[in-house]
Amino acid sequence: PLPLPVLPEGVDPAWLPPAAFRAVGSRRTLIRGSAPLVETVHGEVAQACRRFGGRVVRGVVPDDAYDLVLDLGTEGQESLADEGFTCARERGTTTVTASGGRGLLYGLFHVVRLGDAAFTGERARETHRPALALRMLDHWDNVAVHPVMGQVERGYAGGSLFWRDGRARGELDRVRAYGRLLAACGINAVSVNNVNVHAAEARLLTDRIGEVADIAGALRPYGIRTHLSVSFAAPITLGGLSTADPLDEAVRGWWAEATRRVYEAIPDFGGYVVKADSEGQPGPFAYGRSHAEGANLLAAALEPFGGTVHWRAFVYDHRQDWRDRTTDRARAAYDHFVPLDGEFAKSAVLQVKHGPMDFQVREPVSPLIGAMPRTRLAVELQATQEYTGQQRHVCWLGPMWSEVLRFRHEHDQSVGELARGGLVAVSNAGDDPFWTGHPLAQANLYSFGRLAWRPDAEPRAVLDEWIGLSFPDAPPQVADGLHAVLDGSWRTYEKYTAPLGVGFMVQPGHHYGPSVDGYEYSPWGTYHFADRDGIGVDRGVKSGTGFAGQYGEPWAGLYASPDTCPDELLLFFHHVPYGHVLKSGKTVIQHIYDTHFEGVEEVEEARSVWASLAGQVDPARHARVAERYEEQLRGAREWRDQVNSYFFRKSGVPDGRGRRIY
Ligand code: BDP
Repeated sequence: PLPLPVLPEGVDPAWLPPAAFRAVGSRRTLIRGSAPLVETVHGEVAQACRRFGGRVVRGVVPDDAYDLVLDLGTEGQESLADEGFTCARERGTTTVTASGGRGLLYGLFHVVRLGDAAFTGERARETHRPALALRMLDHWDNVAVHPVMGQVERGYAGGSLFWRDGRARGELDRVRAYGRLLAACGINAVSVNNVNVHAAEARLLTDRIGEVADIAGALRPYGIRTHLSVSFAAPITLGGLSTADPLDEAVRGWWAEATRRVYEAIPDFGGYVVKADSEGQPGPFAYGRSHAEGANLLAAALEPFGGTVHWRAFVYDHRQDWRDRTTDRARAAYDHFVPLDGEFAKSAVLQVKHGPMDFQVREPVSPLIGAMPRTRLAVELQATQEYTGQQRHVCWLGPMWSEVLRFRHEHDQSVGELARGGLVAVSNAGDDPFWTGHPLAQANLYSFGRLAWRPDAEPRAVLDEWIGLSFPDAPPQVADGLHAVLDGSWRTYEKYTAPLGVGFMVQPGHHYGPSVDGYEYSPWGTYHFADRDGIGVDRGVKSGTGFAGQYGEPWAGLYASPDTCPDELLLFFHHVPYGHVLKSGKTVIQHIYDTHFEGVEEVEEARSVWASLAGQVDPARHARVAERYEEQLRGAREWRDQVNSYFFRKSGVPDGRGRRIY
């Protein structure tokens, strides 16, 4: 058997603290079947039994004397595939059956989530299987410290779990513990390096693949496949060729050979992630080739081994002239990729950010997701809170992601159904003792995994699971308190930052804290166009950039007019006067004032709810959250004061409620 999972000292076990295993560990368990992951399951149960006094045996014939049977069956289970499982309870025995090792592991974690309820009364047979086959985290981890971005680009949880100062850290116990955490919420793939591929990480593909293989080996026992970000220019930078043209025979041969070697080192390697022609990364445009031709080059190299290329659709002009009001970054992905629908090879997945801009607190759902029926799409979310408080602010993204996944494009297909190539999130984890910097940001990682498993799950129910697992011994006030501070935290963050879907207004570069005009006269394509009369981006079809016309119905029609556009997206789609009356009955300017005051009040309230939980959650975790609330409150006040003052000075309209605005 493999060694038992050991958590490095001082690492918070997040949603799998030992007590979460009490129900399983105090009972008699039979495990049947053999496969590498069955050893993992056995290790988990054995460790729990040592702590809680139960026992576990391996066997062939089930026996009524067992409380729990974990059965890797071989017959009649085709429909469960590798990842599904069933769970039932009859005559005092709870039985989990699966036909693949991953399914058995997910079944065990299901029983852990149920706790004592898994062992009481009868349970009718339930079948569980993931809606999406690929549930992936992308790490934006640099191998070497980058002078501007540091070790982890947009990382707010300490250093990388995988790399330090140019090398693999080699702390494989910790990597394994991470894999365990991810498996417990259903994640099955991890990409281990930044999509912006610098010189050091480029070589992971070739002579340094052994470092990746070690990581893959530590993640494998938890059913997680390893992927790698690669540079489109690798044939030049690593192979010494004079071109990276996707139609060049030598280039195709180079990728085929490089990929063969990758699979020699990592037989279950997942595939490549590519950011091409995006924010300075090399790509097929340099050779006059399309992005389908670029993606298909890598797909062809991976296909013989069952790998996939995740080709990112985040392609736009980041050197735009801000004076030009006709160029619209929101249009870019659709304009580039929709004409290529049907041209991508079957081992290629087009990975699309959920919104048309860039992970703002509020964006419409990307129209591209509904417009490529003949392409396998993956939808990309951002768990790392680049634009949502950088893990110093509480911002539980479950409700936002759930809205995105349930959004129905034309032909009545939800985003969750359209994401046939999987759901991906940029990871928010690092070597921080709480894994995610802000301990409550763990809820985002957990919610992501569970929503990838079931995109139509109720986010509040997912949060209940996370609370139950993470705080197993806490009194009921703790669960109530956690709901009170987390449930509405996304909307609270939205209230005190950029209003009504207009986005950005952040400090350039690091993107933390307000700077209303920070990007207004910059080349990045992220503008709000506020002047003395009004604010917002006209993306209408007649007078504006035409972006609203990229949607099918009913959305194109709804978004096209300020009268029908939902309030929360008004300024994303329209430039309106400050006196424009929202559906809520308030003017835009009064809405800005009110929400900014409310946002700060809500943070004050959440801070005191958290303070009231002192003594009921463990002191280190309590202190870390309390300390971050001080910063969140400072930050929320700063946002309120800058945004309100800015719009007061621009518009000259005083607050209808007579509050002081500077
Ligand atoms: C932006 C980030 C940048 C990433 C980029 C991407 O600011 O650091 O490299 O997204 O997704 O949001 O490639």
